Amino acid sequence: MKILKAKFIILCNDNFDILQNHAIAFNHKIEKIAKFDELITEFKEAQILDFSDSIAMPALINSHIHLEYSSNKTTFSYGDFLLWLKSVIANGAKFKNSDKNSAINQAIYEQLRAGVSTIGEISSFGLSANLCANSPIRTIYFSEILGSNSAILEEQWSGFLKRFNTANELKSDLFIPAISVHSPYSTHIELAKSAINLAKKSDMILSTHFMESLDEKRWLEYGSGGFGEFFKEFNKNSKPFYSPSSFIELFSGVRTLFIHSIFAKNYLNLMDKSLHSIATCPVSNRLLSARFDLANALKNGINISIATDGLSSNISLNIWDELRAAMMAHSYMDLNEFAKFAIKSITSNPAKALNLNLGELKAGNIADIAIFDGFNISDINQLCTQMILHTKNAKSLYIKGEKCEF
Ligand code: MCF
Ligand code: FE
Repeated sequence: MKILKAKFIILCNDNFDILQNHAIAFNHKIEKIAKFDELITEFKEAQILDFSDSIAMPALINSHIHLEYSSNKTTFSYGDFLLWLKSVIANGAKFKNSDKNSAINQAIYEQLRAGVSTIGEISSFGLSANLCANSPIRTIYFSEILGSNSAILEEQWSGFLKRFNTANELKSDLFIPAISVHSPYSTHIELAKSAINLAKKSDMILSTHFMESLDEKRWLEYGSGGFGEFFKEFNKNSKPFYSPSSFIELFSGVRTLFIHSIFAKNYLNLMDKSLHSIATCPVSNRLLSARFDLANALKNGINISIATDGLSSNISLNIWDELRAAMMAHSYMDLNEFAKFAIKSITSNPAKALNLNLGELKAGNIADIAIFDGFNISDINQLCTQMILHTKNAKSLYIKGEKCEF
């Protein structure tokens, strides 16, 4: 048993309570949260972790990242989604074949250093599986399926299955296989249906990039716009595989993270509030498309997480950098209310989205705890705001109750 004393404990519960001068008793799970004196009387043999100047909170969750794109810096074009996509396709072979291991590893340790215990990794090539599984981080490992060319569906499916099966062999309580249907514009309906059935059968979570650009909206709604031009180059008669509604419908009854959803405003009512959530990536959205209407999505009762996306569309994989960017981008929201939401968006919200007993400090939950530098504040309502403004890395991180070295 360990007892961790902290100046502030941000529980990330529904009331968003912040305890002062309390302590947490934990093994692999959280045993009890109370005053230190009470815990030490109850657990006499416990190891004492004295962080009485610091902030303790649930370890963070970065629910959407592409580790395999970690060595990208300046190769992709920004400013328009299709421009970006074309630059990814043009550089695609490079990404698959060259040695990505050290960049992927660095990115994993950058997550841990920032206090992130859990990531939602979208794996396009299967390159990150062993690196994630052999690291201390908890990974929801989304093997990606895509392909719109009906002539090579079987080839696409068998390539996916190979990666998917390899990921399944690595399954553990810190490596949780899942499936990503890349997007409605890139994934043939037969592939999407097979992948969704497989997720249902295997009791796995799904993820999909949805309504990321205005061109995607125009393509799905009218079969026209930039994607119309783009696909015409390959096939004069190409049509979208789905309408926005029929695409969402495919995911009914399955836990799904819809990524971005910038242009999904008219379809939010079709999402299942208990199973469907949105992950928004503010920097990626700025570089490739437009700003997500966060206030409207929150008003509609959708569970929202903030995530970094990959270095394919970001300058930093540090989740605190992302929250600072989000704070500036969503300047129409009250600053301190935004800060509280932002902390939930990297703890309790993604934990609910991913169905994990994490993201909130309470007895019975897995003991994933992050410790950050404390500071003096005159008003407790300022704590989250100041944390977002000043935090870069964690002081210490416990995953399943074990200290993580980073
Ligand atoms: O989330 C961003 C932008 N939207 C879509 N895809 C990606 C992002 N970052 C990396 N990707 C990957 C995606 O997983 O880029 C490829 C896919 O493998 C685009 S489709 C050739
Ligand atoms: Fe993404």
